[in-house]
Amino acid sequence: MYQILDRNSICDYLRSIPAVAAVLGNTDSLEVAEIGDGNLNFVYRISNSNDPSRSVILKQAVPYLRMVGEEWPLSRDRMTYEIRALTLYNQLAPDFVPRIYHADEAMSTLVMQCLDEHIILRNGLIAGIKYPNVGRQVGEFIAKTLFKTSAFSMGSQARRQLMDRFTLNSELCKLTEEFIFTFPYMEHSSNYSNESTDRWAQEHLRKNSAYKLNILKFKELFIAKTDALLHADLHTGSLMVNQDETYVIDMEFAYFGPFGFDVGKIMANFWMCATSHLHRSPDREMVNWLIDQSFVVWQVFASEFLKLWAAQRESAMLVPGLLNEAELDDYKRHFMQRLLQETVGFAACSMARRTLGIAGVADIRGIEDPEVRSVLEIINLELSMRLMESHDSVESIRDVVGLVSEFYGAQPNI
Ligand code: ADP
Ligand code: SR1
Ligand code: MG
Repeated sequence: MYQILDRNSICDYLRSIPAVAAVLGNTDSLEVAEIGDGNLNFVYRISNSNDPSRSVILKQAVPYLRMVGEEWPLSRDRMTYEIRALTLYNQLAPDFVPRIYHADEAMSTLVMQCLDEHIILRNGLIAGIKYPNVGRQVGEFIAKTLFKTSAFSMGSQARRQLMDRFTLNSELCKLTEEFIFTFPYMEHSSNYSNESTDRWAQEHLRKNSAYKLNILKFKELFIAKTDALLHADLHTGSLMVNQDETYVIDMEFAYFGPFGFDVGKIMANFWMCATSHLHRSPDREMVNWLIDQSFVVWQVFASEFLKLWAAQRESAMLVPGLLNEAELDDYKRHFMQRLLQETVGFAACSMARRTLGIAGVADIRGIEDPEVRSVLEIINLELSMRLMESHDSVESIRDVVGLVSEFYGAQPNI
């Protein structure tokens, strides 16, 4: 039966699970620390007091939105989807996700590997730390998880059965529909407010019909397109890293959606951090490194995706004998170009929602001076609009590199 765990009940709960007790060793004396900094759930680190290196993470969903409180009810079902996605990711891309020690849908809990030697990528990047492998590893993770759950890899029936296990992640999909694709582009009580930014957004963004109609086009893609199982909240706060490794956490938003959503979201988060380093750093080194990493994500994603595709002889989409080699090459070229265009559009949505909406990014919201913050926010909004304007004319990643590099090249240090 469901019960909200607290520091005391957590110890008894974990002691009763043999697989977890085995990781912790002697469970007589356990230390519990609440470490959650996320928007939705409670997260605890539990360690053996005599040997703190023996530790686990316990994540529990409560029946409300943590960042607001009990007055915003949200069903605990999200943990079921996180459990399902993490279980699948452990098969599809095991090098990039924490191991599961115990999953309990009734209690809405997940007990998993504690990534003690890693930090949240966003925090590292804000501090100006570079991670040499991160772009490559994120690109590989996205390629593996998206390709292997797509109709280019799976058979038709198996894929539909898998889709069925994620279709009803409806409350979190609704959060995305509203908070990424709707509220930021209109006046809404949930939006963040900073006077100068509000004024600018009102005048330039919310009156720009072409931009808003494009946002709606991407909302439609989010709602209607079922390319692959998405992480669906893949930002720099969902990655834990060190100088060697990258781990992906927090997949409770998982559902079948458009390929470009995961790719665009993570690229946008690198760019928003680049914007923050126009202020945080005295020179352009970090800005340029962040922009480079965003392109590495795409390049590795695209080449890994195509490599997996080349090795797949038959799938729901393609069977031998349907296309000759030239036709298949042509199909793939157009497919990748469209995917890039969708990636750019979703990146534009992501930048605007993190700037104007309820859930901002610490990269920018963590800057105290509201005037400095506003200059940076407007830069993000301008980039969002520039990306949206050109998303359907980009033909290759070189076009996107050109646009983004030129954009940041023209910005002053703040
Ligand atoms: P939420 O769903 O509420 O956003 P997250 O899954 O993002 O929660 O987790 C919140 C925080 O808990 C993360 O930012 C990270 O600091 C910590 N955390 C989550 N999972 C792990 C893990 N496996 N190892 C270490 N820390 C973790
Ligand atoms: C109320 S929206 C909260 C946000 O936090 C998560 O990280 C998702 O991005 C979601 O949109
Ligand atoms: Mg989360």
